[in-house]
Amino acid sequence: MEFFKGIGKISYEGKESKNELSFKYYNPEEIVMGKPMKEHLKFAMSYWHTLTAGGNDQFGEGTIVREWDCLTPMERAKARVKAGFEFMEKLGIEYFCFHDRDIAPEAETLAEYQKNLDEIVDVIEIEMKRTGIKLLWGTSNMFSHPRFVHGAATSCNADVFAWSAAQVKKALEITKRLNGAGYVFWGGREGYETLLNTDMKLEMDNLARLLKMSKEYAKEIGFDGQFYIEPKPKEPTKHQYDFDSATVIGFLKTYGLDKDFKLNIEANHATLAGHTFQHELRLARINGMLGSVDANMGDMLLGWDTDQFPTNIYDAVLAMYEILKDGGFKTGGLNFDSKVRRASIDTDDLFYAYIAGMDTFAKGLRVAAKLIEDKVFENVVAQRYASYTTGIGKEIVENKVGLKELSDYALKLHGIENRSGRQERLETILNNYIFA
Ligand code: XLS
Ligand code: CA
Ligand code: CA
Repeated sequence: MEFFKGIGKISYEGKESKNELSFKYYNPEEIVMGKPMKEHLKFAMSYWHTLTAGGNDQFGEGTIVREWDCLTPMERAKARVKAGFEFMEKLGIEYFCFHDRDIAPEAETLAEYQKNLDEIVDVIEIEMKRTGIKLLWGTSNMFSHPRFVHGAATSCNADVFAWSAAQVKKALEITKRLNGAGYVFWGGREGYETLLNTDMKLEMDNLARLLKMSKEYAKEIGFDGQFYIEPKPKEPTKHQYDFDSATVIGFLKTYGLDKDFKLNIEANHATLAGHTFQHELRLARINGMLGSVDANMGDMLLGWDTDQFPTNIYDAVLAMYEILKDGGFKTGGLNFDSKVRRASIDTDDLFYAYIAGMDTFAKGLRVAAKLIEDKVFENVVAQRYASYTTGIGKEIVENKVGLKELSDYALKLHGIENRSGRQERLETILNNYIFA
């Protein structure tokens, strides 16, 4: 059965094309910096926002009805698999990501739920073989069900900790079975609402415990996919422990887990934390922890996680700049953790949304590659810090001097001369590369 009738394979037609259902910048096989675009970008479909989202928000129920929605829960789950693979094939997307709960319906008991999962994983496996589409990462949803009211690994209730462990165990097994390149931990409810009832130390220790157990279990079953933590500062909890890149890196180092994890950076979470997307990526990169990306964007005027499709070219350029500077994705990719708006109720809105996101990142890649090839920022930065390559600066970075030597040096200085930071000039150059 065809779910997206009337829409064929979306292909590259170039920027002059008037066909809205075509790519203007994403030309999968075109070589950029020695690699086909599709290998740089590694686009992934998010199962949840694409196949299960109904447009509901805190003020109202769902607005979006899909072809598969009237079926029984298990039939619907199977229809979603088929629809998802048809969608990815039509867009030429080669990866997907899912939560355990996205793919199979919850049940009364854990055993029954796991049986449901196995049945759906069988269908997914067949579709993966048929299409060659791969699993970028799997994850476990430990935030939607009421049992997680106090958190999962950080719950005050040890039974919930045990349930969460069981859920991660099964999700790891499925991810391994589907040959997933990675596994994400997003601590949906791992945080607190008030410190008045919270043992913060125990909660953070327990969060680290679950991560350690997961790593050990992955080793035991021979799953060698990359583990990621996805930072987010707030929502649904008032304070999430995995606040931002800096916090997560510090947390991993405190618990001796920094060699086992990388970061999955989401654009909208960066802005919620009061950072730019580029800032979060840069911090992960310079710490050798840039793993994967959840591509989306927030709304400048709204203070919550709107998960919109990314159409901001500035962010896309600067994100691709960081990714290219990191040598490109290894295990990770660009997962569209983005959903169509509540009022975008037509099925083809999904296509327009993905095309917009894919083209924005494709153009971002093209511009970032050119900036790097021309060493635009590299030359400026090298010049700006040149004082550390000779004389006293060189001695500082080689750790050859202390306060005494530096004081002796400074006492002999006759005034200090600084140079312009040239921000506006650089912003103009960046604009010109984008406009070109
Ligand atoms: C929610 C998160 C979530 C993770 C995976 O804000 O972005 O979707 O990516 O659990
Ligand atoms: Ca995300
Ligand atoms: Ca989000």
